[in-house]
Amino acid sequence: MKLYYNPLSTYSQKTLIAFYEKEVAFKPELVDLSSPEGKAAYAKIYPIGKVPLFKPSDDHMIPESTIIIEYLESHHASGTRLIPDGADAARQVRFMDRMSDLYLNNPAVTLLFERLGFSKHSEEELAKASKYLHITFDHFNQRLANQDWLCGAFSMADCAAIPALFYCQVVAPFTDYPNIVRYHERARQRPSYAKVMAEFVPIWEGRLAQGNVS
Ligand SMILES: N[C@@H](CCC(=O)N[C@@H](CS)C(=O)NCC(=O)O)C(=O)O
Repeated sequence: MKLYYNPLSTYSQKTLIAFYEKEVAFKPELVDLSSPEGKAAYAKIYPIGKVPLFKPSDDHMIPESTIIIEYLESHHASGTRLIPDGADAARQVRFMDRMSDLYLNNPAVTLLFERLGFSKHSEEELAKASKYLHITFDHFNQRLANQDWLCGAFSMADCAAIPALFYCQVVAPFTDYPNIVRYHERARQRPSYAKVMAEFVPIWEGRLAQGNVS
Protein backbone atom coordinates (compact mmCIF):
# COMPACT_ATOMS: atom_id res chain seq x y z
CA MET A 1 0.00 0.00 0.00
CA LYS A 2 1.79 3.10 -1.26
CA LEU A 3 1.06 6.70 -0.33
CA TYR A 4 2.53 9.29 -2.69
CA TYR A 5 2.90 12.53 -0.82
CA ASN A 6 4.99 15.58 -0.10
CA PRO A 7 5.64 16.44 3.58
CA LEU A 8 5.01 20.18 3.05
CA SER A 9 1.69 19.68 1.26
CA THR A 10 -1.38 20.40 3.37
CA TYR A 11 -3.50 17.84 1.51
CA SER A 12 -0.78 15.23 2.04
CA GLN A 13 -0.66 16.10 5.74
CA LYS A 14 -4.43 15.69 5.90
CA THR A 15 -4.17 12.07 4.73
CA LEU A 16 -1.10 11.37 6.87
CA ILE A 17 -3.04 12.40 9.98
CA ALA A 18 -5.81 10.01 8.88
CA PHE A 19 -3.40 7.08 8.30
CA TYR A 20 -1.88 7.59 11.75
CA GLU A 21 -5.29 7.98 13.41
CA LYS A 22 -6.56 4.81 11.70
CA GLU A 23 -3.28 2.99 12.50
CA VAL A 24 -3.04 1.85 8.89
CA ALA A 25 0.49 1.04 7.67
CA PHE A 26 1.62 2.34 4.27
CA LYS A 27 4.75 2.56 2.17
CA PRO A 28 5.71 6.24 1.90
CA GLU A 29 6.61 7.46 -1.59
CA LEU A 30 7.97 10.99 -1.46
CA VAL A 31 7.03 13.14 -4.45
CA ASP A 32 9.41 15.93 -5.43
CA LEU A 33 7.21 18.87 -6.41
CA SER A 34 10.11 21.34 -6.39
CA SER A 35 11.83 20.40 -9.66
CA PRO A 36 10.57 19.93 -13.26
CA GLU A 37 12.20 16.47 -13.25
CA GLY A 38 10.37 15.46 -10.08
CA LYS A 39 7.05 16.69 -11.44
CA ALA A 40 7.61 14.95 -14.78
CA ALA A 41 8.43 11.65 -13.06
CA TYR A 42 5.29 11.88 -10.92
CA ALA A 43 3.11 12.81 -13.93
CA LYS A 44 3.90 9.34 -15.32
CA ILE A 45 2.28 7.84 -12.22
CA TYR A 46 -0.56 10.36 -11.91
CA PRO A 47 -0.99 12.75 -14.86
CA ILE A 48 -2.97 15.32 -12.82
CA GLY A 49 0.22 15.70 -10.77
CA LYS A 50 -1.42 16.40 -7.40
CA VAL A 51 -0.57 14.78 -4.09
CA PRO A 52 -1.69 12.83 -2.16
CA LEU A 53 -2.31 9.67 -4.15
CA PHE A 54 -2.95 6.31 -2.53
CA LYS A 55 -2.32 2.97 -4.21
CA PRO A 56 -3.75 0.13 -2.07
CA SER A 57 -2.41 -2.21 -4.79
CA ASP A 58 -0.56 -1.84 -8.11
CA ASP A 59 -3.75 -1.80 -10.15
CA HIS A 60 -5.80 0.48 -7.85
CA MET A 61 -5.31 4.23 -7.63
CA ILE A 62 -7.14 6.50 -5.20
CA PRO A 63 -6.50 10.24 -5.61
CA GLU A 64 -8.00 13.13 -3.59
CA SER A 65 -7.45 13.45 0.14
CA THR A 66 -11.12 13.16 1.12
CA ILE A 67 -11.66 10.09 -1.06
CA ILE A 68 -8.56 8.45 0.43
CA ILE A 69 -9.95 9.01 3.94
CA GLU A 70 -13.36 7.68 2.85
CA TYR A 71 -11.55 4.56 1.59
CA LEU A 72 -9.59 4.16 4.84
CA GLU A 73 -12.77 4.50 6.88
CA SER A 74 -14.71 1.93 4.88
CA HIS A 75 -11.86 -0.61 4.64
CA HIS A 76 -10.25 -0.35 8.08
CA ALA A 77 -12.14 -0.66 11.35
CA SER A 78 -8.97 0.08 13.36
CA GLY A 79 -8.10 3.30 15.21
CA THR A 80 -10.14 6.49 15.33
CA ARG A 81 -13.48 6.57 13.57
CA LEU A 82 -13.10 9.56 11.22
CA ILE A 83 -16.57 9.56 9.66
CA PRO A 84 -19.29 8.79 12.18
CA ASP A 85 -22.21 6.42 11.83
CA GLY A 86 -25.49 8.13 11.18
CA ALA A 87 -26.36 10.05 8.04
CA ASP A 88 -26.72 13.45 9.71
CA ALA A 89 -23.50 13.24 11.73
CA ALA A 90 -21.57 11.97 8.69
CA ARG A 91 -22.97 14.76 6.49
CA GLN A 92 -21.89 17.35 9.08
CA VAL A 93 -18.32 15.96 9.01
CA ARG A 94 -18.32 15.96 5.20
CA PHE A 95 -19.53 19.56 5.16
CA MET A 96 -16.79 20.69 7.57
CA ASP A 97 -14.25 18.76 5.48
CA ARG A 98 -15.42 20.69 2.38
CA MET A 99 -15.38 23.97 4.28
CA SER A 100 -11.83 23.27 5.50
CA ASP A 101 -10.56 22.42 2.01
CA LEU A 102 -12.36 25.13 0.04
CA TYR A 103 -12.53 28.07 2.42
CA LEU A 104 -9.53 27.50 4.71
CA ASN A 105 -6.87 25.44 2.96
CA ASN A 106 -7.20 26.84 -0.57
CA PRO A 107 -7.29 30.53 0.42
CA ALA A 108 -4.42 29.98 2.89
CA VAL A 109 -2.33 28.48 0.07
CA THR A 110 -3.27 31.40 -2.22
CA LEU A 111 -1.93 33.87 0.35
CA LEU A 112 1.11 31.71 1.12
CA PHE A 113 2.11 31.30 -2.53
CA GLU A 114 1.67 35.03 -3.07
CA ARG A 115 3.85 35.78 -0.03
CA LEU A 116 6.54 33.33 -1.19
CA GLY A 117 6.42 34.62 -4.75
CA PHE A 118 5.38 31.24 -6.23
CA SER A 119 2.36 32.68 -8.01
CA LYS A 120 0.90 36.10 -8.63
CA HIS A 121 -2.70 36.94 -7.80
CA SER A 122 -4.85 40.00 -8.43
CA GLU A 123 -5.88 42.27 -5.56
CA GLU A 124 -9.40 40.90 -5.98
CA GLU A 125 -8.24 37.29 -5.62
CA LEU A 126 -6.22 38.13 -2.52
CA ALA A 127 -9.15 40.02 -0.96
CA LYS A 128 -11.45 37.07 -1.68
CA ALA A 129 -9.00 34.61 -0.10
CA SER A 130 -8.75 36.79 2.99
CA LYS A 131 -12.54 37.15 3.19
CA TYR A 132 -13.09 33.38 3.03
CA LEU A 133 -10.45 32.79 5.69
CA HIS A 134 -12.07 35.20 8.12
CA ILE A 135 -15.56 33.81 7.52
CA THR A 136 -14.15 30.35 8.22
CA PHE A 137 -12.30 31.58 11.32
CA ASP A 138 -15.55 33.06 12.65
CA HIS A 139 -17.40 29.82 12.04
CA PHE A 140 -14.66 27.63 13.56
CA ASN A 141 -14.34 29.90 16.58
CA GLN A 142 -18.07 29.55 17.28
CA ARG A 143 -18.09 25.78 16.77
CA LEU A 144 -15.10 25.33 19.05
CA ALA A 145 -16.60 27.32 21.92
CA ASN A 146 -18.11 24.20 23.49
CA GLN A 147 -16.25 21.30 21.93
CA ASP A 148 -12.64 20.21 21.44
CA TRP A 149 -12.92 19.23 17.76
CA LEU A 150 -14.88 20.65 14.84
CA CYS A 151 -17.66 18.08 14.92
CA GLY A 152 -17.44 16.98 18.56
CA ALA A 153 -15.26 13.86 18.34
CA PHE A 154 -12.05 14.03 16.28
CA SER A 155 -12.99 13.42 12.62
CA MET A 156 -12.03 13.82 8.97
CA ALA A 157 -12.96 17.51 9.34
CA ASP A 158 -10.07 17.98 11.77
CA CYS A 159 -7.68 16.08 9.48
CA ALA A 160 -8.60 18.68 6.82
CA ALA A 161 -8.47 21.81 8.98
CA ILE A 162 -5.36 21.31 11.11
CA PRO A 163 -2.64 21.37 8.40
CA ALA A 164 -3.91 24.64 6.89
CA LEU A 165 -3.81 26.37 10.28
CA PHE A 166 -0.04 25.89 10.43
CA TYR A 167 0.42 28.03 7.30
CA CYS A 168 -2.31 30.47 8.43
CA GLN A 169 0.02 31.37 11.29
CA VAL A 170 2.29 32.90 8.61
CA VAL A 171 -0.23 34.55 6.27
CA ALA A 172 -3.42 35.06 8.30
CA PRO A 173 -2.73 34.75 12.03
CA PHE A 174 -5.80 33.69 13.98
CA THR A 175 -4.71 35.20 17.30
CA ASP A 176 -8.03 37.10 17.61
CA TYR A 177 -9.90 33.76 17.66
CA PRO A 178 -9.11 32.24 21.08
CA ASN A 179 -10.99 28.99 20.50
CA ILE A 180 -8.98 28.36 17.32
CA VAL A 181 -5.74 29.15 19.14
CA ARG A 182 -6.64 26.51 21.75
CA TYR A 183 -7.77 24.07 19.04
CA HIS A 184 -4.46 24.43 17.21
CA GLU A 185 -2.54 23.87 20.45
CA ARG A 186 -4.68 20.77 21.16
CA ALA A 187 -3.99 19.49 17.64
CA ARG A 188 -0.23 19.87 18.12
CA GLN A 189 -0.48 17.64 21.21
CA ARG A 190 -2.29 14.91 19.28
CA PRO A 191 0.12 12.05 18.45
CA SER A 192 -1.01 11.79 14.79
CA TYR A 193 -0.35 15.45 14.01
CA ALA A 194 2.77 15.56 16.21
CA LYS A 195 4.15 12.77 13.97
CA VAL A 196 3.27 14.74 10.82
CA MET A 197 4.91 17.86 12.25
CA ALA A 198 8.05 15.96 13.22
CA GLU A 199 8.56 15.21 9.52
CA PHE A 200 7.58 18.50 7.88
CA VAL A 201 8.55 21.28 10.30
CA PRO A 202 12.34 20.71 10.00
CA ILE A 203 11.98 20.65 6.19
CA TRP A 204 9.85 23.84 6.24
CA GLU A 205 12.32 25.63 8.52
CA GLY A 206 15.27 24.49 6.40
CA ARG A 207 13.63 25.68 3.18
CA LEU A 208 12.68 29.01 4.78
CA ALA A 209 16.30 29.49 5.79
CA GLN A 210 17.39 28.76 2.19
CA GLY A 211 14.56 30.79 0.66
CA ASN A 212 13.23 27.69 -1.15
CA VAL A 213 9.98 26.27 0.13
CA SER A 214 8.41 24.53 -2.86
N1 LIG B 1 -8.28 18.29 -4.06
C1 LIG B 1 -6.96 17.70 -3.90
C2 LIG B 1 -5.94 18.83 -3.81
C3 LIG B 1 -4.52 18.31 -3.84
C4 LIG B 1 -3.50 19.43 -4.02
O1 LIG B 1 -3.85 20.56 -4.41
N2 LIG B 1 -2.25 19.11 -3.75
C5 LIG B 1 -1.17 20.08 -3.96
C6 LIG B 1 -0.24 20.06 -2.76
S1 LIG B 1 -1.04 20.52 -1.26
C7 LIG B 1 -0.36 19.67 -5.17
O2 LIG B 1 -0.21 18.50 -5.43
N3 LIG B 1 0.18 20.63 -5.90
C8 LIG B 1 1.04 20.35 -7.01
C9 LIG B 1 0.55 20.89 -8.29
O3 LIG B 1 -0.58 21.41 -8.35
O4 LIG B 1 1.29 20.77 -9.28
C10 LIG B 1 -6.97 16.80 -2.66
O5 LIG B 1 -7.81 16.97 -1.78
O6 LIG B 1 -6.14 15.88 -2.60
